[in-house]
Amino acid sequence: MSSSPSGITDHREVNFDGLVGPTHNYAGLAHGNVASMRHDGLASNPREAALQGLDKMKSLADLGYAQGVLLPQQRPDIGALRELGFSGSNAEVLKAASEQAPQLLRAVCSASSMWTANAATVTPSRDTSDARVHFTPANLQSSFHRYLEPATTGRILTSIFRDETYFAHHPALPATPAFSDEGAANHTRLCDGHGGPGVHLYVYGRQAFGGDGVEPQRYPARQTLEASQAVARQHGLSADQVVFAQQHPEAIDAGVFHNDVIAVGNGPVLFYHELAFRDEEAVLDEIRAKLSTPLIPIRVPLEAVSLEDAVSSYLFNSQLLSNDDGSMTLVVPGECQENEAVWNALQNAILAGPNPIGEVLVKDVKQSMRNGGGPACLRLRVVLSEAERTALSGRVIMNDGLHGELGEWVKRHYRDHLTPADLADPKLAEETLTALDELTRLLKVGNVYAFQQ
Ligand code: SUG
Repeated sequence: MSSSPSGITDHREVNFDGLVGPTHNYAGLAHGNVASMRHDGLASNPREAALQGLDKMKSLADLGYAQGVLLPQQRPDIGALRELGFSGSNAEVLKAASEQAPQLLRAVCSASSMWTANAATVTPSRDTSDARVHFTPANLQSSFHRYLEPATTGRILTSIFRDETYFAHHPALPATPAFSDEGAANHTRLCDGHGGPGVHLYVYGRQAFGGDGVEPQRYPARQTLEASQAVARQHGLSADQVVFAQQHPEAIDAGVFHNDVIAVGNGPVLFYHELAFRDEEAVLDEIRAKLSTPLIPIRVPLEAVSLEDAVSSYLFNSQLLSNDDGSMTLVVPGECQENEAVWNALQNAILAGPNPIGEVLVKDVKQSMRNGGGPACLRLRVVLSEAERTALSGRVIMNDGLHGELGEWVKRHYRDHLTPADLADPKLAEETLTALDELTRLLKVGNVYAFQQ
């Protein structure tokens, strides 16, 4: 599916989902992410989490959508604990950290790399100045547990998108508050079809230099204008291809820590909440002026869905997928079904409205949702031409065989119960390394982990 209505059928969007890692746990690490804060300390089920993710990938692949998979990271990141002064054997480092700095231990065990919408910002070759696909890993400097991701993310991306004829990789931006970057979760490409020219909507929460100081008061704004501008520059985009929009501070203060919790776009469709942007009209006008095709806005008013309901249901953290017949499918988390206002909005305003969305698919990703990660957080969108898809390295495109092998791999290596107290268990660290070593061979991606260098 997922071809271009404009006739350029060569390009498809491939969604690369993050495989949930064996240390998936609820550590309450993300200030301003209400699900993470609410589920702090709850026992997790890493096996179920990984299988839920694999089921989502498989069911979308079965429907004909191009689906890829990205590897989890090496956790616990014992190297990070050593950098922070812990020493001795791995078991001694884990024990000392659990006794002296339990919050640090939780952070270095986080499986947060599963949310690959934050892995990087990607620009398709159709739009870049050198006609290659460009990647910038997000620096994720807003939180310590996520700041640990970009180095390995960069190695994973360069290993899969290895062919320099087609793919260009940039370093993550300087990891400092002025260039705080959370990747594709704050980036939306609007276009006619995937192969047509795109307009890149970058949504930021605050401006580091200058600005008028209108910012959230309660929770942090994770993306800066300066970071988004730098990524657009790295990727060779010109002023007529980009729109920079400030997120509504009220939304951030209600728990909308990324734009993809309040808006999702695909092709010419922008599905968003009334309080997604600080200046809604100006944003739409600028997109309309730059987009080569009429914009199809689907606006959900506050009176239909409150910010609280948007955040608890993750209505907007949906995947909006293109079908061959020009229609679109919205993949929503199960929590949308449990919320009457949200479910009504989906049935009445969205499915019955004058827009291409013809179908809603419900997916259960509860294990991830409890940490604030819905269907859209779990995937990195990469629009690729046929030649670019052929140039991919590794065995990362989902099909029955790969799904079966990954499911078996999960069942062999993952625990089904993990509490914060279990994180100091040196056996968990050993199990994880064994599992990941095997995974790099299964996916044929080479030695991407620090322990393999
Ligand atoms: O960065 N949660 C992640 C969720 C990321 C969701 N991604 C997108 N919206 N694209 C975060 O807040 C919680 C980890 C913990 O509390 O154990 C966490 O990191």
